[in-house]
Amino acid sequence: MSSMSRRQLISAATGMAAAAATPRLAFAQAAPAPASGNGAFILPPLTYPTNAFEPYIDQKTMEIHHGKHHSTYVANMNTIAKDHPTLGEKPLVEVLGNLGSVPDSVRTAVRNNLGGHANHTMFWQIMGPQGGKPDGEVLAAIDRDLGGMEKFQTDFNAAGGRVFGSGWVFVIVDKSGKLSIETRPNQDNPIMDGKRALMGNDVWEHAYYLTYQNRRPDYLKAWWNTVNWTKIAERYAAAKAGTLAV
Ligand code: MN3
Repeated sequence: MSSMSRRQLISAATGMAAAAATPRLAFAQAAPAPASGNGAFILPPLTYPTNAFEPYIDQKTMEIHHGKHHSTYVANMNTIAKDHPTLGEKPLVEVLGNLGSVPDSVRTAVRNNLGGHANHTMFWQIMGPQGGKPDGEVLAAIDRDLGGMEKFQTDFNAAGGRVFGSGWVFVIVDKSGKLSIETRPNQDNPIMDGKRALMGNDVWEHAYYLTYQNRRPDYLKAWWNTVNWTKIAERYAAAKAGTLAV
C-alpha cells in the first residue's frame, strides 16, 4: 500500500468515527461555518439524501465523502483566502485556469484544495437518483465522438481503472461540443489546462473503499447507476454556450 492510500484510509477511518458519533448530523452539516477568511468558499449541499445511491454507493461513503473530504477542501480554501482574499473574489475558473499567477507559497495548496472543490462540486451535480438515460444532443455526441454508449462506458471505466493512485476520469467537452475521455492525477481539474469537464468520476479510494475495497473496476461499473443525465444535458448546453461554471 502506498503512503498516499494509507493516508486516505486513516482519513476515512477518522471520518467514520466522527460520523458514527453524530450519524444524524452528517447530512445536515452541508455548509460548515468557515474557520477563517472571507468565507467565500461554500460546500454545496447535496440535492439528494446520502442513501440515494444504495446499494451502488453506500450511505456512509456519501456522508464521509461530502461531509468530511469535500468540506475539508472548502475549509482549507477559506483558510488560504484569509491571507489571499483575491482567491475568493475571483471566479473559480479564473483562479484554476491561471495557477501560475497564484503566489508560490500557496500554489500547490490551491491546486489541491480548489481543484478538489471544483471536482466534487461537479461530481455531486452530475449524480442523482432516477438519472434517466442520455438522449438528444448528448447521446448524438457520445455516438459521434466516443463510439456509442457501450464503447464509451467500457473506455471510461478502463481509463478510470488505469489511474495509478488517486485521481479522476473525465469526459472533456470543447466549445464545439466534441467529447473525449481524459484522466487527471490527484485533484487536478481540466480547467487547469484550459479544458472543461462535462462529467467525471472520482477514483480516489475514499470514493469507494468501504463497499468495494480493492475492486475499483466494480465501483466504476456500478457508478453508472448514479449518473444524472438530465444534469449532464444541461452542462453540455452550457459548455457549448460558454457558460459552464465548474
Ligand atoms: Mn473525492
